[in-house]
This record gives sequence, C-alpha cells and structure tokens, in this order.
Amino acid sequence: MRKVDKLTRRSWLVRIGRFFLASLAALLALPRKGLARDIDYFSGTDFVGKNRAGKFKKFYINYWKPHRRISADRWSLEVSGLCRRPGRYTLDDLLKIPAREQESRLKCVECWSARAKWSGFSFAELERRVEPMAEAVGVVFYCADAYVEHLSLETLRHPRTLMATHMDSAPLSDEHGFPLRVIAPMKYGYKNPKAILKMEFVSQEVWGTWSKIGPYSPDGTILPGTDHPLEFDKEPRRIAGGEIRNY
Ligand SMILES: Nc1nc2c(c(=O)[nH]1)N[C@H]1C(S)=C(S)[C@@H](COP(=O)(O)O)O[C@H]1N2
Ligand SMILES: [Mo]
Repeated sequence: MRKVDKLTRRSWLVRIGRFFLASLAALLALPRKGLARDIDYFSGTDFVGKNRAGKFKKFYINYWKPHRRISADRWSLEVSGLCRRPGRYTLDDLLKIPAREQESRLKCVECWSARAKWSGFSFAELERRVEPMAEAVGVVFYCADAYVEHLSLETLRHPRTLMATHMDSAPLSDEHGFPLRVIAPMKYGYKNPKAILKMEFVSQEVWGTWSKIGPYSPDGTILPGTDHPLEFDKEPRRIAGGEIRNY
C-alpha cells in the first residue's frame, strides 16, 4: 500500500515537472512580434500627449492620454476579428503597399481645423490582404493611448479616406499619430484615430471614446456650421457640412 502511494506521488511530481518545463519552453519560443503586443504604453518616461504650444499652435495635437512614444522596430499592426487572414504587419510591410497622396483638412468637433498633405495606402489594399468576412460591417481601431474608435466599411472604403503613414512628405510625427492613422476628411477629427495598434473587423457598430463621453454622434459626419481654421487665426468661416474643400 505504502509503496503504491510513493509511486503515485512520484508520477505526479514528474508530471508537474514536465508541465513546468513545457510552459517555460512555450514562453521562450514566443516570437518577438508576439511580445510586442504586450508593450505597456503607459510606462517609461518618453511620453507624447495633447499639445497646443509652439509649432502645434498651427495644428493642435489631441491625445486621449499621454503615452509612451511608439518605436517602429517594436511595433506591428495587429489585424483581427472577422477576416479570413488575420495577421500582423510591420511598418516595413505597410510601407511596401502602393501609396497615394491627398491634401485635406482635419476638422475637430471642438471648432478648430487645419490642412495638410497626407500620404498612405487605401483601406482596400489591406482588405485584399486580410479578406474580411461578409458579416463584417466596420473596424474598431485600438490606439496606443487607449483611444478606441469605430469606422464603418463604407467610410473606410470612401475614396477620400486614407490609411496615412506620412504628413507633409515626412513620416507622421509621434504627435500626429506615428506610425499609422486614419484620415477621413468628411468626418470630424475624432473619427481619425492615430497611433493605431490594432484593427478589429466587427459585425456591429461600436461607440468610440468620444461618442461614449460627449454629445458627439458615433457617425461623426461634419455638420453645417462654423469652422475656425488655425492657419487663418481662427477667423470664423461658414461650412456646408461634409469635407471642407474650399480652403
Ligand atoms: N489615438 C488617438 N487618436 C485621435 C485622438 C485621440 O485622442 N487619440 N483624438 C482625435 C481627435 S478628437 C482629433 S481632432 C484628431 C486630431 O488630430 P491631430 O492631433 O493630429 O491634430 O485626432 C483624433 N485621433
Ligand atoms: Mo477633436
């Protein structure tokens, strides 16, 4: 009887030991890209956040929370949810996608606006690679500052919507959303997520950070009203709604 007890105990010890070793091996085998997903953007010292001073007087910077700057070699875009080929893309992967350029005005719902030349790729290029499923109606964007926003596939496929990597012929600054942001000029700024970490294809509209806390519509289409463009000293201008194209 006692002998049997000893044997059972020993086989349990062996099993626990094996389990421990297997877990350790799995942890060590995690690819570099896999670890990148666990970066804590709220630790460290080199932060970027909201800014309206100095050169940013001409183009305000909005960030939900100050967060650590993104380093290109530790970043990859995660694409997940309702698509047939989910995956991860490094910045080099994205920069190989054929690029296009557009000038457009970014209009914040809090009145100011500013214009720039943006370049990047069409959302359709990404769709070709990840193959969204028929149930998908939109994409939820998760950003480094814990900002979350949803855009419909219709908006993302609009010919004026751009997945931007560059602004005024230079890579996006950390302030303006390095390494990847959305530019959707027919929508208020809050529908233009910056510093994107992850895109998730979803079957239902999700309310983003601003729509949840403020009186801002989840749709975010620019409404008729008054604009205060920063380059024109915020001199008020009437706008008709939709993309501002005339200045
Ligand atoms: N990640 C992230 N993206 C964001 C925001 C934010 O807080 N976090 N603010 C939005 C809002 S409200 C505006 S007006 C624009 C401003 O873009 P800019 O900071 O490049 O001027 O960014 C949008 N994208
Ligand atoms: Mo905004």
